Amino acid sequence: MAGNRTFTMIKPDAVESGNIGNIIQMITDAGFEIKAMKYTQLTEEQAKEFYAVHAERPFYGELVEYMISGPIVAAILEKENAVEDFRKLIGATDPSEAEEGTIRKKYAESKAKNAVHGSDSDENAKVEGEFHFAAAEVVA
Ligand code: IDP
Ligand code: MG
Repeated sequence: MAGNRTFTMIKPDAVESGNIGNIIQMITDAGFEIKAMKYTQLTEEQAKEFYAVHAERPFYGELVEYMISGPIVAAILEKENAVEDFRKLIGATDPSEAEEGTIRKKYAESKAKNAVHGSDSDENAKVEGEFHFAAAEVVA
């Protein structure tokens, strides 16, 4: 059975461009319920750890610099089939390849500065949610 929670971040470019509200509206309109949310800024150490899976990729340094360049919004979301449905809602990594009506098509600047993060598996959704939120900060 598919898990019912995913983890997201509204990334620094989308915060900077004033789209926090628009993106949260798209998320709740798509039927996701917010279980935890915070406005914060990642430290370099946190960004490196969060994206450790990409440490060997050529864009890792650029990605870490970008993710610590300004505040983000982190959230845990709930919906049936959350991980897959949220990846559909955000669209392809590169906004030029994202479908119409997706968050990245609407609000992402580029493949690097692509407005939102979405977990890619139930396992990572759990790990990433726990990375950002203590159990007591998450609504049951
Ligand atoms: P995803 O966010 O769609 O799952 P991943 O391949 O997991 O995409 O990459 C993680 C993040 O790294 C992307 O969201 C984007 O911010 C950044 N990124 C991915 N590919 C590139 C690239 O080719 N150049 C620069 N940044 C990239
Ligand atoms: Mg990914």
